[in-house]
Amino acid sequence: MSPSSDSFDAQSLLQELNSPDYGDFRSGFVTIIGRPNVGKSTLMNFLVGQKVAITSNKPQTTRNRITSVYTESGRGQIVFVDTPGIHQAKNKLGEYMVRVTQSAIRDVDVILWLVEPDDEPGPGDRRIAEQLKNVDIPVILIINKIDTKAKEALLPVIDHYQRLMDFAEIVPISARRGDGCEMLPDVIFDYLPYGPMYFDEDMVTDQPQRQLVAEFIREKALHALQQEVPHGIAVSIDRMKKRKGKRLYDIEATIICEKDSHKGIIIGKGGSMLKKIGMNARYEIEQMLDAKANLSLFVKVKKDWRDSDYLVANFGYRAEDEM
Ligand SMILES: Nc1nc2c(ncn2[C@@H]2O[C@H](COP(=O)(O)OP(=O)(O)OP(=O)(O)O)[C@@H](O)[C@H]2O)c(=O)[nH]1
Ligand SMILES: [Mg+2]
Repeated sequence: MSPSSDSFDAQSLLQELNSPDYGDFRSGFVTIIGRPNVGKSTLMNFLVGQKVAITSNKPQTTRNRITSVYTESGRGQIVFVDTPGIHQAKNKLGEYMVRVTQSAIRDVDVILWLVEPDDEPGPGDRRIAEQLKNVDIPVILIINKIDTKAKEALLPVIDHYQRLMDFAEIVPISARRGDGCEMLPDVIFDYLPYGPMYFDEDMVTDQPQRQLVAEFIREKALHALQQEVPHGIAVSIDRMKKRKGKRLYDIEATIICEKDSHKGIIIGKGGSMLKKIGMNARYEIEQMLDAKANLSLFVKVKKDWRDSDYLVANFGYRAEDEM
């Protein structure tokens, strides 16, 4: 063999090692961003077919980056990253949430930008567009909640957004009803590279059970409480243990709030509010664990915890999520 063909072989071997053959399988990371309350978590839950992120009609429900996995055999795998809504932060927790989202739009393959079908993009949406103009990643604009609008009213919405920036695609959907959502994975796959299966086929989320339990409790508190109370709560799981030989978990959790007056509201008259939150949470926890749950809830005040770096980190909002 001549020296030149030798070096050719080495080169092709190197090339093969650097770009393994994935066949037609595509995979990648897709971040879902948008203003608070536009339906990001609702959409992610719908796409992966399971409740992995809590939702509510109160803005700033999601506080962490939440990863979930959509796998279609032989076709590809999409790793979705749900993020906290982009807003003007008013405390340390808010600053943390905005940093989480900003870091989640780096190093991804596709960005899904969710908006409401408002006639005109608001100042919040314009700011997001400004940020997105500086990233070299395909952005798919998703106009959500189309069930609240007449079909004809969508064209001007699309027109307004198209003037803001260039989109890879524009897709109107209703995440709550699932309208238009079935074809979304296919639209996304077109923008993903050929790649490996990053996670096991049956994996849906990377969140530990304890975190899901805490989030389900926080969701039920968000649903039951009004005004500023729900925004100031965090949930910690103090104990979670399966009883030997039984499909039963003993769970002790604390709802942390910011003021004494809030504590009273969360407990309610004769403990009625806490009981309601506990009952609603228990139902969903039992579905998730596929076991019975013996849930004890406590309430504690940590004054202005959302303004303390230490307490924000202490309640699970940690620096890893900002990486
Ligand atoms: N009518 C209608 N409501 C929707 C739709 N999608 C979501 N919602 C509602 O919008 C509210 C907010 O939904 P979330 O999924 O929590 O919104 P989010 O963007 O994750 O909000 P943050 O986590 O606070 O940023 C909830 O009350 C949802 O039920 C939709 O397609 N149509
Ligand atoms: Mg959310």
